[in-house]
Amino acid sequence: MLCLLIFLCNFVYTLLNIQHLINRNNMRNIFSLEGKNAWITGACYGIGFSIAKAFAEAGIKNIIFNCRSEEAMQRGLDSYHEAGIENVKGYVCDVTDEQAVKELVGKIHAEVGQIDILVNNAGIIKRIPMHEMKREEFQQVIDIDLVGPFICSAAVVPEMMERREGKIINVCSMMSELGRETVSAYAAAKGGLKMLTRNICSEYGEYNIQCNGIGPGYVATPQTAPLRERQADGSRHPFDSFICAKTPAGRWLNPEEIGGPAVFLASHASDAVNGHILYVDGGILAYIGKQP
Ligand code: NAP
Ligand code: GCO
Repeated sequence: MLCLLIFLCNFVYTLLNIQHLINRNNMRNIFSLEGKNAWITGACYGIGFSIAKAFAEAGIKNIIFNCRSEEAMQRGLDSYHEAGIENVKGYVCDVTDEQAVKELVGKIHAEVGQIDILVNNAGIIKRIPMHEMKREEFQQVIDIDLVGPFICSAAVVPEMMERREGKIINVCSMMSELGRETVSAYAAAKGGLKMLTRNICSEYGEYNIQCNGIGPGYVATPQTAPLRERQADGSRHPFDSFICAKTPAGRWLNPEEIGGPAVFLASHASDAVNGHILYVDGGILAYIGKQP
C-alpha cells in the first residue's frame, strides 16, 4: 500500500513538472511574469515606473519599488494606485546605502517573498563640463549609477543562487557606448554598468541567473526635461532639435516604450540571453543623423 502511495505521489509530481515545462515553453506564456516578484529601484516615476506598469500587465505577482524620500514614495504609491496597480509595495531606501539595502532585501523577503527580478533603474545625471565638475559631484553620480547597482545586485544574488534562478536587468544608456559634452561622470558610470552587467552574467550564469542591460535612447522623463524646455522666445531647446535629428524616428521616446523590452528580459523568453545590452534607442546608435 505504501509503495503504491509513493508511486502515485511520484507520478503526480512528474505530471505537474511536465505541465510546468509545457506551460513555460508555450510561446503565449513564455513572456508571462505570473507568480514572480520584481524589485525595481527608483521606480517612483519615470522609466522605472513604466517598466513596473509593463510588468503588471504581464501578470507580475508583486511590484516592489524604492526611492529616497517618504514623500516621493507616497507619491509613487498614489501613481501606482491611480494606474490600477494594487500589488505594489514602496520603501524608502537610498541604493548607495549598503546597510539599508541589505535590511531592505531582508524586509522584502519577510514581507513579500523571494525577489525573482531585480531592475537596477535608480539613477541621476549631472551635466557639468568635466574641468568644472567637483570630485564629489563626479563621485555622487558614480555612487548612484554604478555602485548602487553593485550593492543591490550583491544583496539579491545569494537568494537567487539558492533557488538557482533569477533575473537582473541594469538600466544602461546611450552613454554606455557614446560620450558627449558635460556628462563625463554619467558616461563613466553607465559604461561601467555595461561591464558590471557582463561580469554578473559571467559569474552567476551557472546558477541560471541572467543579467542583461537595457539601453534606452532619449526618453521624455523628468531626468531629460531640462533638455526639452522651450526657450524664452518659444523656440525648441537646441538639444531637443539635436536629438530628434539623431533619432531615425525624429522624436523622443516615451517611457512606456521601454516596458516591452523589459518584460522580455524579465521573462523566461530571455532565459538564453545573458550579458546582453538591449538598446531601445529608436535606432540612434545605427544612425549618423539627419543631413542638414
Ligand atoms: P528620473 O525620472 O530622474 O527617475 C529617477 C528615479 O531614480 C527616481 O525615482 C528617483 O527617485 C530615483 N533615484 C535617484 N537616486 C536614487 C537613489 N540614490 N536611491 C534610490 N532611488 C534613487 O530618471 P529616468 O529618466 O526615469 O531614468 C531612470 C533610469 O534610466 C536612470 O538610471 C537613467 O540613467 C536611465 N536612462 C534614462 C534615459 C532618459 O532619456 N530618460 C535614457 C537612458 C537611461 P528620488 O529622486 O525621488 O529618490
Ligand atoms: C543627456 C541625457 C542622456 C539620457 C540617456 C541617453 O544629458 O545626454 O540625459 O544621458 O538620459 O542616458 O541614453
